[in-house]
Amino acid sequence: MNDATTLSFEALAKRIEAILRRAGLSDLHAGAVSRVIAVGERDGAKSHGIYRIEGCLRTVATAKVSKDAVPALHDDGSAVIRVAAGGAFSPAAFELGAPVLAARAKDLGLAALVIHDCAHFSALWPEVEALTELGVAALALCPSYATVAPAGGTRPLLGTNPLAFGWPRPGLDPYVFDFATSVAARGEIELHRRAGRLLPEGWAVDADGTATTDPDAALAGAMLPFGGHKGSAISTMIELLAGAMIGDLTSAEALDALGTTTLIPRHGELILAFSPERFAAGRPGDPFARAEALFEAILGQGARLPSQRRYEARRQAATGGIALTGEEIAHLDKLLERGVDA
Ligand code: NDP
Ligand code: PYC
Repeated sequence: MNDATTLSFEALAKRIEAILRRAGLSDLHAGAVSRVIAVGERDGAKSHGIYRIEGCLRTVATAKVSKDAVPALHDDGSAVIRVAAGGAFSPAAFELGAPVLAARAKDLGLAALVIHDCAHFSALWPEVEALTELGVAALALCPSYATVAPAGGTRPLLGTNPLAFGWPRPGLDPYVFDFATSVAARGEIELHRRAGRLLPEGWAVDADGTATTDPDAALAGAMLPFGGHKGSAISTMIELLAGAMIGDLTSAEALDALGTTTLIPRHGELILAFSPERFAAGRPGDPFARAEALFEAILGQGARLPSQRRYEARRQAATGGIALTGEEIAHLDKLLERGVDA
């Protein structure tokens, strides 16, 4: 069954939302989670698209995520805004805190949003992109669960710890990058396993610490950080800033608490927002014009900007719909009919 089908963004989001509601998620969370999964699929970010639904359902079924906690905003007027997610999925907490964060950054120049105690599985680019739409530059980071060995080590300790950055480009798609600080997102290993494909060299070691290209051995062993000691240090910084510093779990603690990598981990997230106008005030040059000169120089060498592939996928989806295979559509139908038992 390989017939490709195309769905509009709204139709896909609705299908996902129905699956999540059937699993018992409140309207708030079913809506916010389905949007983040649907934008992943729409933008060709498969490792955080519909493939993530099963993980959400498994986590709901084992009661490792709250189905209905209402995120609570704590704002004392300072540069640090907090949202207590209450053990529910992170997207609704982000949607609550983001406008407050952007407004405070414009006020003070710099502000931080801390999301406490959330179940986190999503890509971070939807968040930094949303903040650029509110006129601020943004940096988002969070731990995950221990699946990555530090450079020079062989056992899982760090998470795949994503780091994302967004810069607003008035009238244009923002400059956005978002990546795991491991060689690849863990979702990519799982997608290779499902497709029966070997991993590229240098992604992982097996349980004995020996280099492997076998996805099963990699899942049982450890992934490697990107860029050797440099990625390892950045990943460690994320554990410190978005784990230890904010009083939420590190990746090792999140895995200990969960006991498995098959469910979605609970930890915190840190999002920083900057007002380019406030930082540049009184200094020569318009920061946005200077940024454009830099982007043009990058493109002028034949390089591409990060997220261009995603934006192109998004444009294609807007005109031609989001393409799903026959198997994927059948799987969505089964998830709606049978939930996690599918
Ligand atoms: P990729 O390596 O696929 O992409 C990383 C970034 O680099 C993207 O912004 C991408 O843009 C850009 N890029 C890729 N190739 C080029 C190129 N040739 N020139 C310029 N830019 C390029 O990401 P990962 O696999 O590391 O991560 C995938 C996702 O997984 C992320 O969205 C991340 O947030 C998520 N994740 C989430 C975790 C969590 O705990 N919540 C944990 C780990 C990862 P483009 O997309 O346009 O190709
Ligand atoms: O793809 O590495 C990953 C990941 C972990 C948690 C959410 N995504």
